[in-house]
Parts: sequence; structure tokens; C-alpha cells
Amino acid sequence: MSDKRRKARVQGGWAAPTNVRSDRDKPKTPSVPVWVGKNIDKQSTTKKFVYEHTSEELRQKPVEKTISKPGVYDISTEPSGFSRLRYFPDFVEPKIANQLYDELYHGLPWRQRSDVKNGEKYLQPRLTAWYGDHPYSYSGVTHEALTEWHPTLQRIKDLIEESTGLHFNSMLANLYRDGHDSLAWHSDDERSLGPCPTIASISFGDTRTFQLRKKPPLEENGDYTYMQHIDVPLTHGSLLIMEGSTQEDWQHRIPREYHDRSARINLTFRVIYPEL
Ligand SMILES: O=C(O)CCC(=O)C(=O)O
Repeated sequence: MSDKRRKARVQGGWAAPTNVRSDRDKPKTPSVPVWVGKNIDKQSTTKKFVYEHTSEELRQKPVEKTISKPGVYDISTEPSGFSRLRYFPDFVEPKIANQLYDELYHGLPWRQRSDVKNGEKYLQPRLTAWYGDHPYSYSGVTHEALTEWHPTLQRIKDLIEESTGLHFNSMLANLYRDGHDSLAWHSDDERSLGPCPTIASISFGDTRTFQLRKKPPLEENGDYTYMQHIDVPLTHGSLLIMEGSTQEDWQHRIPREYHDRSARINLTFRVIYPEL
């Protein structure tokens, strides 16, 4: 019998149940169990490897939400009160929205302004115009306001005020020339806006995603990883109203896009209290 076949028979013999094996079937060569000398039947003295999840790994990021339907959304109720969004995607019908977009695009004195970050001045990645009775300061820069409301702005302001019962005395206009233009994370929480400001934001032109993220509690040391994020695709003619603690408890931004986008205009109507 060849070596190979003998080995095969011996192995087959080990595989058979021991109680039915006759003497004849016993392996002819004395064989040593393969585990002898390998200590696998002895209690291990070393600690067995046990995979332990850290509390960090078990934390789940909250599922990102998207708001695209009309409605009133209470996005959080703490710590400082409720934060509420009201969304009206079809606030201005498309034909009128086209006309308003053209008038704003060609009629406002758009300029690229600077912000200051960590002591350095840099050009904002968008164009702006500021209207109202008072100057406005944010990101370390004070912007003089145009006090003479452009007729198209006055028309839009009237429309929003009549529909909502709210009143505004200031407005920041942003023109995002294409998908590369953006607005960084921030809150509209300047002192001059007072506590819990209500801000009405109307959009014309290409849809851009307005993103919100909940501010983390102190113990998170500014880490937003596990905080709730909400996307609101702001469409042509849509109106979004931010109320309550939205500025205190959330940040928002318009991120840069990696797909082609055409221009978009956004107007945010606010109330400025110069005495604050
Ligand atoms: O463009 C937008 O929709 C957001 C504008 C905004 O956040 C702001 O003007 O503070």
C-alpha cells in the first residue's frame, strides 16, 4: 500500500465512532493524537481575548432628517425652549418667483464683502446686500445698511408681512452665483437681534440645501458628531421661518455643492434692535 493510501486509511479510522470499531480496523501503526503536546486541553493561564465595545462605539449618530413638505416642525424643545421651523415650499408661485428673481438679480447692488476669521480677513464666497434702518454686525464686520428699500424688496417684505402677521425692519440678501458659493455654519444670534429672533427666509433660483445642526452640550467640547442634523432643500419661491430658540440651540449653513448649480438668491428678513 502506498504511503498516501495508508495515511488516508488511518485518518478514516480516526474519523469512525470508537464503539463500532473492531480490532481489525484499528490503525496498524501506533498513532499519537494530534493535539498531544499542544496544551489545547489544558486551562489557559493567559487571559482570553474578549471584544469589548467602548461606550464611544455604541453611540449612534442620529438619522439625518429632511424637511421638504409644507408644515410646522418643532425640531427641539430644550434646553432653552422650543425651536420651530415653518416651511412653505410654494409660498410664491413659479411665474411670479421668476419675475422677482430677475428683478433682484439685476436690481440689487450686489458686492463681495469680507469676513474676519481668527484675525484674518477673507472674501465671502457669495455676494451680499444689506437693507434696513440700522447697520448690522456679524463675523467681526459692521455692514452699513441701504435705507432706501428697493421696490421689489418692499413688495416681497409686504407679501411676507401680510401672510404671516410678522414685521421686519432689516434684510440680508445673499446671492450664490453657482454651486461653489456657500455660507458657513453660524447662528443668527447677534445681540442686536434680541432673544429668540424670528427670521423669515425666502429663496429664488436654484434649489440649495439649507442644513441645520443642533449645538452640542458643554461636555461634548464642540463636537457635533452625534448631534441631530436636518436638511431643508430650499426651492424657488419657498419661505422658511425660524422661530423660538432655533438660533440659540442650532446652527445653519448653505454648504458648497459638488454638482452644477445655477444662481440662487436668498433674503432673510429680521428685526434689529439698535439699542441692544
Ligand atoms: O441662504 C440661505 O438660505 C441662508 C442665509 C442665512 O443663513 C443668513 O443669511 O444668515
